[in-house]
Amino acid sequence: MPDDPALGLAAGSVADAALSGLLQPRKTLPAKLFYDEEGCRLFGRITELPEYYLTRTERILLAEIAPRVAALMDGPSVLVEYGASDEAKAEFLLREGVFRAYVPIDVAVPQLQQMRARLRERRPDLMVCMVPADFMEVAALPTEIPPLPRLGFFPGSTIGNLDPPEAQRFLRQALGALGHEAAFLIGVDLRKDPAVLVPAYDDAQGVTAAFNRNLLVRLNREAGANFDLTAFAHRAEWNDEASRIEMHLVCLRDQTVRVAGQMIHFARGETIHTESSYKYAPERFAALAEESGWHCTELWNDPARLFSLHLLEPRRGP
Ligand code: AVI
Repeated sequence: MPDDPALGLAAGSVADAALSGLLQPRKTLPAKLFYDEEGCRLFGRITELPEYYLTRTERILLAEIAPRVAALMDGPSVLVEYGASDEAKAEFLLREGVFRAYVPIDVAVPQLQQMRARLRERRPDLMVCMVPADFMEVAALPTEIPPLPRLGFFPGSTIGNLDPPEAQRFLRQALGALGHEAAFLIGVDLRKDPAVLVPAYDDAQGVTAAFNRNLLVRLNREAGANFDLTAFAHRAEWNDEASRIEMHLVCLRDQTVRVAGQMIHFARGETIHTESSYKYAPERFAALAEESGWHCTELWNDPARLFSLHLLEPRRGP
């Protein structure tokens, strides 16, 4: 089987990643498996759904605050974007003219190359230094990046897809990579009424359901699995204690499924937990950042308090 250049995962790793989750007493699949070609296409559609307020609210906020963020950088700087499959959100910052270099970090190599080509055309003076890597694994940045202050940028509330200890590990590692003169702008979805949250992850057109089920399509293709797609239903539920939306695939009948040569039993009603999307009250996210070596200096949200952008700086003192 071919490797998946979009994910940076060899075909065997897809099977390994799937099996290690499906052999747990409470079955899970890693959310990073969502993003094959079809998964990326479906995620693009999700961002345009009426129920999925996150992307459009963040864009409106970014347009508003970009001049202020650029002014705070106080001179020529470098923009480092974590999980940058395109430059659409970075553009709000790049157009302010203070960034001499842009460092997009993403596993999707073809997307990075296309982005660099577009930016060469549109912004010939901008140095684009792509980092083809999983953003969780970047402990240091390339040495050719100019020695200027850095703004880390992690939009989209992707940080919400990490369990809090993983989010802390990410924030600490980013501090090491960005350095003690950096700032970090992070998009964080806010905790809110489940009546708003649940439809954002279970839309009327069924796009999110297709996105969730596409995991099984992928395992059938790349991990030698034989899932019957009609035997699993999409479910999105709010876990109030953990403050997260959980996506599950619910097994509709007792069955045994082959995955990478192993037979796995699924009981009727049992679920595969496929994604968590944590929602943070502003003070909770600020505390998580503090525990990870950062200090929140600015917080912006939209008037309806759907979404927030946090600006962090390295924490000084004890
Ligand atoms: C990528 N991430 C921030 C999305 C989210 O909202 O957690 C992924 C997603 N899952 C279902 N819909 C969107």
